[in-house]
Amino acid sequence: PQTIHLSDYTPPAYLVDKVELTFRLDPERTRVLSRIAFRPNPESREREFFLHGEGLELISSRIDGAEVTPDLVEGGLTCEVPDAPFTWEAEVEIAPVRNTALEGLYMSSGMYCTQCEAEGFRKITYYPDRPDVMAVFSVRIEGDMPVLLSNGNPVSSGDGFAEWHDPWPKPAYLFALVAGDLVDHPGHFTTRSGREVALNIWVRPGDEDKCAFAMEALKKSMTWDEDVYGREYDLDIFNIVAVDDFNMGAMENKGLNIFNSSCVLASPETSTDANFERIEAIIAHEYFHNWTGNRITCRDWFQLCLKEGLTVYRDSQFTADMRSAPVKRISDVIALRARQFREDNGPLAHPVRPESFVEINNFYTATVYEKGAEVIGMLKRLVGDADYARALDLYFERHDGQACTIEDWLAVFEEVTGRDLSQFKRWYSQAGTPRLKVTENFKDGEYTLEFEQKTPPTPGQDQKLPQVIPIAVGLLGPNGDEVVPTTVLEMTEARQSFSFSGLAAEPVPSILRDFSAPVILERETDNAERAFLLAHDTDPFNKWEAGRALAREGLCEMIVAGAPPDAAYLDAVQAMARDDALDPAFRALALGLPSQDDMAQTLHERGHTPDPQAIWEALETLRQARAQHCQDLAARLHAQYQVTEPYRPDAQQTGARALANAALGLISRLDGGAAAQRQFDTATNMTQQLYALSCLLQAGKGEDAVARFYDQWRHDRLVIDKWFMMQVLHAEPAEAAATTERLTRHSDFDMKNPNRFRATLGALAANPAGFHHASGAGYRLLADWLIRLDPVNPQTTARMCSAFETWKRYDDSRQALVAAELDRVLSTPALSRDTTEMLSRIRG
Ligand code: B3K
Ligand code: ZN
Repeated sequence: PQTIHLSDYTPPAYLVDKVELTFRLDPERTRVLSRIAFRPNPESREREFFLHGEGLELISSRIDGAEVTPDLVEGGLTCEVPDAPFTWEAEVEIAPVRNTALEGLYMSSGMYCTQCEAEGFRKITYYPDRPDVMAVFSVRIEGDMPVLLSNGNPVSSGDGFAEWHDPWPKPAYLFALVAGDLVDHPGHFTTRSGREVALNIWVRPGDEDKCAFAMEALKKSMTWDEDVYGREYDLDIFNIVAVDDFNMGAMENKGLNIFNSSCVLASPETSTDANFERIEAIIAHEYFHNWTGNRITCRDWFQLCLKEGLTVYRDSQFTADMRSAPVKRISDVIALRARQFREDNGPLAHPVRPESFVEINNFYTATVYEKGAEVIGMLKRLVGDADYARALDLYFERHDGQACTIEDWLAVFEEVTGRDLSQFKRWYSQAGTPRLKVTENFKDGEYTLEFEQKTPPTPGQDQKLPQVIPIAVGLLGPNGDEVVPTTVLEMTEARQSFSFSGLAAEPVPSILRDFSAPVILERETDNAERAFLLAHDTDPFNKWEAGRALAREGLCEMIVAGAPPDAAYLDAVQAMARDDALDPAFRALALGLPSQDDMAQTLHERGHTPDPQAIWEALETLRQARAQHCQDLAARLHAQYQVTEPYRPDAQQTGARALANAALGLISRLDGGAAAQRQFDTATNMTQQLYALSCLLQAGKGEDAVARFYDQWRHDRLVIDKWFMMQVLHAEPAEAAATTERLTRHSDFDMKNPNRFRATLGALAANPAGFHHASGAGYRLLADWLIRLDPVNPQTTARMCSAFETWKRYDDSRQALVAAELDRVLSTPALSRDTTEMLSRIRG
């Protein structure tokens, strides 16, 4: 397969002014007629006319009305064209019902829908399918379905047809079409400047009572983007459609967002608090793309973080504003470490702006998204809120309607602030997580922090240069009072010192407050100091971090040296959990433990070979010890934080339920599952029911609940996904592969549905002790399924490959088992480009 390089970018040879599309829908034989106004691009000297196209049957084509015979070549066609503006017309045939890859035009539960990002439009018709070709689209849909939707504003409709016009020029990846028997949950929004916008959430009949929450989230997002970024909506209608079969979460098509139904449908009975929060965030994320992504898009796919990093950053600001900022920050960092640090420290490491790819769909990664957002957070911290706002205003004003680069983005900041951001730009080009080592010195009232930064080599990048690291620091006095409030140190050298003078006594530093940079902080400290920070730090992130570090160190000692559970940790966590003055959501987070994968990462980082079984056992032992240590407290918290008011998925109730559930987790370790069984039997919402089910499964008492849960929810696909997932996630290490295998034989297992596949095989990868079981059964089972799914749905297969990305951390015997499975999958005939790229990178 061919590798594409950023350095090879050239502007398009032809530009498009106008596109008219007609769809004659049919499951087996959909006809797509296109009429496209091309003109030579004055910025390009290239005169070859090439259109992308994949899996299309070309019926006829014309230039300026005269029949032509193009050359069909690999990935598209070429044709002789006039040296002046001309009109291209083509008719192609496609078969949506046979499209199981879920890219291009496909069918899901009887409805037609599309997914074009990144390069799916070429599966619909011949077109210059690249984001720097922006055009105005008009679409006519013919089909005997009650609802026919496309981008933009409705123009006309009648029996069996509808016409749409999108006045905003857009790249083809933002094209969308939906047709089906759908019902509408309507809403309305008036923009700040008085535009009346019709809002609709379209779902399958029966799901209409699960749209209210998403609709409210949409309105809040629209208001927030006006208030915080000054961005208004720009069409008369905004449609959202829920689709059951979808490769990812959702898609920001202009005026017609398409969502995985799991990211839009919600009710208290069927969705957990975490589901509600995620739905709110994704609705916001896709809506925010209207400006950061759609009005201003990417010049090429290497610039993906331009829209994704920024939009993730914006949606995290939104969630912080709607809910609790500290809780959002802590949750984001947990996810960043779990997914992005893992990626950055393994064979799939790549820069936030990659320099080459084989299949772009493989680069919708935690690095592009989450590290991309962290980079923007750092930039904002460095330039300050006021200059950040000014730079964004300039960005929107200058680049509206354009396809841009990271250079364009940084230039507005340079212009507004007068700063030189060339060193900062290394965050976009250097892969890997910087290690930040700190040493301290106190003398005559002067306190000095000396930092050293080092980024380990990553694939293709041996040498790293120093990056700009904003380090937010505060200092605490011996009695716990804050003697120096948060200041941001700007580190630019490989080694750099910062001093604070006039201190009466040696302070305790609180470093990297609010996790001000995506780095790994290395500092010699002890448990007494960690407990001190957990008790006194005014920065919520570092307060949580201190507790997390105590847990992590204790676990390391247990695993490496066979130590018993650490008393300092048990006392500290109890004191914190008991403190009713603290936010319950924060306390629930602080009661969380590092994941098995976190521990494997930490041990590996420190030169040990992680043993997944030993990690699992240490976590079990610690949980048991904690349950005993906090026995009375747990009973008190479980009772005290029961919510008696009607269900609301807001921050306050969510926090209370999270703490009550954490308490139930402790109780269940000691009472044989009795309390969990009671909660399961009487639960009035999914948050309680599902957590009780997980406690029962962990106590080995889940059999009856599993059966009843299935009977209760067999009609609800999204809830049954949870049913599959819970059983795999909580299977004992030696049973996990067999449990997963048994579930793949269940009549409700359907590998063609990405949600179901992820709920089953993805859950196996999320059960590390099970997946990495010494027998190799987990590796074998996943490899079997990768081979089966690849010809059906390469994108979802390729994503799942990252289950193997940590394989080099483990012992020789596990490595040999994994290598054999990777080679077995890689040698499968006709393996997709997506999966081949992922596995070759992982294999190394
Ligand atoms: N932009 C889409 C992701 C498209 C993924 C293509 N494989 C959703 C989002 O980030 O909002
Ligand atoms: Zn996005």
